[in-house]
Amino acid sequence: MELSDPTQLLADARTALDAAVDTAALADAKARFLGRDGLVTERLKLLGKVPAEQRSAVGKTLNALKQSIEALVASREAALRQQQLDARLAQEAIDVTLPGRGSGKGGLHPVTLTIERIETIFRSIGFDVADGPEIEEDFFNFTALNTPADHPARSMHDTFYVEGQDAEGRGLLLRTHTSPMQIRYARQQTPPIKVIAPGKTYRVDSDATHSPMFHQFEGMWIDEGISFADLKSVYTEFLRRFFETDQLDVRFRPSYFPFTEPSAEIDMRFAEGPLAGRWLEVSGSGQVHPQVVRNLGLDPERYIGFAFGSGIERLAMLRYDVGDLRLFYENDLRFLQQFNP
Ligand code: 2U9
Repeated sequence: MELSDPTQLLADARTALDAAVDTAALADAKARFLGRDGLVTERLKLLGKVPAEQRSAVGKTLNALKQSIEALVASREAALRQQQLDARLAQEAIDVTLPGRGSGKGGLHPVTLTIERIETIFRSIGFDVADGPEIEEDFFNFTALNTPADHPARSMHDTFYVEGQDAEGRGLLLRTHTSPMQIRYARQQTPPIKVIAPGKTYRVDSDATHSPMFHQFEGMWIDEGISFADLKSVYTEFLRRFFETDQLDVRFRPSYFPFTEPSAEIDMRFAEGPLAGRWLEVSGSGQVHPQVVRNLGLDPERYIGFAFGSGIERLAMLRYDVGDLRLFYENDLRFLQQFNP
């Protein structure tokens, strides 16, 4: 066997292994030298034919050659693995110097902001704030408020009735105003009763200025000798604080509600600004009806007072100059973000 070429063979192996660009190519190159029919293996198989006196030396040379090639394979393998790792690291690199995305700040809905504003003003003039269920009993929503069985507000066309009934077998509905809250509140208190009840209310109504769900706040002050003059001063003070101007007038127009007698619409007029000079209807109001005072658990001969009810979206539209009620419910961030700069 010609064995004059171990140096050449090693050089060939080095060239072949270095040329392998991936592990599959490396396995092929390795097989060409060390595989079952590989160039080194073939020579090892022929060792028996080598003259006895040379056999040991040839064997040593071949084994050394085999070990050298195995070492080359191992180092090439390590080099390829490192290359792969480097490539992956480069591909998946994260630039830790980039600014973070941050989490959205969020903010309060304009109706919520308006409710908070209303609550702050009324608390500062001595009113408590009441809260309660949106699914109400027929009694608290209508009967206690002196609203007769044949009143149109009680019809299926105007009110959302829900399945089920209360403990006494009376019907349930989505409250059409927050008045039931004031009944519940007053029955647990003793005069003076001075409370506002803001929240969601529901009516079968939907167009540019009416939504089936809207917010209102009602207020009530009952004690001995509370008059329309108190109503006028409280509501005027509220409007001036709410719109942040003393340059506005308030007037009452006769009206009718089953739960107040006499009743009045409250109009306001700005003396300056874009809406100046126009009377704007902002609230209903009146002296709480003696029958309703009785339903509150109080003696109408002794206690008297006023109540009012105002649409919150309406006040928010005036304050923020919003032209369409529906904007409040579309969840368009471009609209909503303006209230949380
Ligand atoms: C009790 C007694 C009386 C609340 C009142 C109105 C007049 C009124 C509407 C205005 C616009 C509701 O949002 S709106 O549609 N409300 O006109 N509300 S007096 O009177 C009460 C409430 C509770 C115990």
